[in-house]
Amino acid sequence: MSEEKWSERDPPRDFRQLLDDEGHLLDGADVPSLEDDELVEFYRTMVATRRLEDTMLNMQRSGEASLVARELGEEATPLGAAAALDEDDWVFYTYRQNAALLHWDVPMAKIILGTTGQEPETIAEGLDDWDSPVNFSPDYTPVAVNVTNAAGSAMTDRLRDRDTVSMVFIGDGSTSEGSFHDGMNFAGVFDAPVVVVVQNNQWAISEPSQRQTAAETFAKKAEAYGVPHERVDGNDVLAVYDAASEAVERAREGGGPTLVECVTYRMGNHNTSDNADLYRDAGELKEEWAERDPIDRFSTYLGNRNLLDDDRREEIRNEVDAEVDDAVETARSVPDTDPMRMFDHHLHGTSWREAHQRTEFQREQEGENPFTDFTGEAFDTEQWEGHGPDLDIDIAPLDPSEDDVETEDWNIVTAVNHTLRQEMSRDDAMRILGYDIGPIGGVFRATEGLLDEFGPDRVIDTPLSENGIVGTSVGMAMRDDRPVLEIQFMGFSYPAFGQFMYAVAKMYERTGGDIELPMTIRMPYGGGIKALEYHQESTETFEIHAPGVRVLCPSTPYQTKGLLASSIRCDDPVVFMEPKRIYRGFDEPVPTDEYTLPLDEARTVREGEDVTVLTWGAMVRHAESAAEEVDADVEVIDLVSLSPLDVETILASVKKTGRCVVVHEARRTLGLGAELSALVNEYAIDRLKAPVKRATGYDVHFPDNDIEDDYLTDAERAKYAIEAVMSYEY
Ligand SMILES: Cc1ncc(C[n+]2csc(CCOP(=O)(O)OP(=O)(O)O)c2C)c(N)n1
Repeated sequence: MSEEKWSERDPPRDFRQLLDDEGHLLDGADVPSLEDDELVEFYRTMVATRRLEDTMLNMQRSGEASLVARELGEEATPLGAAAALDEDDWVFYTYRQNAALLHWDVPMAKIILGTTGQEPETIAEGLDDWDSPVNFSPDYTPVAVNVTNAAGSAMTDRLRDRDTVSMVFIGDGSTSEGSFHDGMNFAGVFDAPVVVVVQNNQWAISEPSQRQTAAETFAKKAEAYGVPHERVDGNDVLAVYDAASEAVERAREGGGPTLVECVTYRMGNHNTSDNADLYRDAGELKEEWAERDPIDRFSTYLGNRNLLDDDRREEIRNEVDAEVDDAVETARSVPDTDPMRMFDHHLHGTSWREAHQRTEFQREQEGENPFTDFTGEAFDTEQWEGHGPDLDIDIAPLDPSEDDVETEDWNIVTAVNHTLRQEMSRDDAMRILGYDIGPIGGVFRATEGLLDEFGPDRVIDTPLSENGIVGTSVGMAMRDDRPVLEIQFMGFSYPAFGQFMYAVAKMYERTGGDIELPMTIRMPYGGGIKALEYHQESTETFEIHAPGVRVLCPSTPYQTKGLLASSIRCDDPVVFMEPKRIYRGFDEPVPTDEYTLPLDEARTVREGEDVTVLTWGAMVRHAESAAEEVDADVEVIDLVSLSPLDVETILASVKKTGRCVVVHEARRTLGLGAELSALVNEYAIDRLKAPVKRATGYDVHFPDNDIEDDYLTDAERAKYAIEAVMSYEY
């Protein structure tokens, strides 16, 4: 531990300070130019924050609120920093910045409702219309994710020549997270106009600052990213405002990012489920820090300037009391969330899965058994059609066999490349991000030529960080861009899993449908190319398990073009799996004009009466070969959309043939085959003439090159599975 470098008791005080510990202006201090009424308003906002949070604490104690985190003693930091922003700027915040929200006119009732547990749309409907001059992200719970998103938001501003600034708040503990590093790194490399405010309250739940870093200060971390930094007395609202204003101005004028560390102290528990007495002996420290209380200090300063006297203080207290009481009443008037709303705002359009689960849930709510559908057709699922926003893209396929459709022979990589070019020309909001995608056009050359054609602002070679690529793209997508990302190999998507689950999959639902993330994550997947470890993974199970994301996988060049165009145009996040094993496996005629294909329809590759093979991607051709070789009439279904599934097509086929084989490349346990098998068992068991069989990878790590071919699912394994179910007798 690095106690000797950094101590909670007395963090280095070589920081910017305008007021002394009691609130008197320091000699020679330059007071920022704020009107008198603005100064009094600062005081009022801090008083209001404290009063509001006390009330929420009481509501929590009486069971009305679930969890409350307060900024007791830290109010000057979020307030002073956010007050430095201007209209249209963006704030990416967490759970300890209520003063920033109040400063920018977020209704108190909305803040209270953040603790009582209603979902965002219910809250929005329950409150009178309100507007803030600045834009607030959702309040992030997973820590540090917002830093990368804010960096992306700022990158977009810079690339679009907008003079908007993004400000992000993060706690001291959270600066240990990878997303902080990625956000800082990208912000530095791309000169992003973002101000990162480290609200250093010296504790991260039970762990003190010195457990987070061996650096002398948190501000110093910025040096590694080439980002200017400054430490400031976080309990001195004028100093915070002053430092933040400089940082904001630098960002706005093209000077790039700044990290501002605001040194303060968490006077209370981490939140209402914490008991700080268990881990810190804070009595003495609290007294010391209480003497530097930001409200008292500022009150003294305003008193010295004759802007505040006891009468005015009392008046403000009374006004704030009334305001908080009103807000509590308003919050209480907002109804509980309609439980059916848990299904809202995951994907555009209504999938079979969503409609069916809604119906199950509806039955459960009405006291009816939800599990009585044994066919997949027993429930009235049509009632949910058009329930939420549509998947608003024009689906206009072109048939390459038609005489008047001009085609060229392309393989899958060529199809990706042409589609990216086509969509970039079509939509200025689209940007491509990834590693090695610039001058060399990606390790598979899928982006070849695009940098020359569209320039470095639209084809962006990034630092080597999947989490950074995904996290900044989220911020870009929040700000009107339509990013298309390349993750070099699907096996290297693991570092991005945090951003994927916390932001990509969640943003639309988390904001009650307010913020869409139109982003497409291209991932070459699968084995068969004799590569090193982790270059052969098929990780779709993880992505499919995330609600709020589409997972698509083409198997031909024709499909690749139509599906990729649809994915890019759609407003849902899409994981676009590219079967790299057959990237250059074969050519076929692909229409050169624009066309789109449906995102939610499986493709019947081959019709048959005896057995259904469910498969996708690089396995489709193996399934077709197997179908040729067996003595049975095989129907091969290419799933195309792995999430959500085209359940109607799957069930219709299995009910027709009475047999089902799943062929996939990924490991078996909890591979998509498990879900498909469950689906068939749940809704078609009485049509089955044999158990479902899964020809898949084994439950081992992808083996080394020399035995890779033995491991991989191929036509032979698929053939065995088909023969097994064909010869099965009950
Ligand atoms: C990624 C992630 N890991 C763990 C948590 C649980 N958690 C919530 S707050 C917190 C401590 C954060 O401390 P700090 O960044 O110093 O901010 P503070 O709460 O002190 O303002 C932790 C561990 C979380 N929300 N997100």
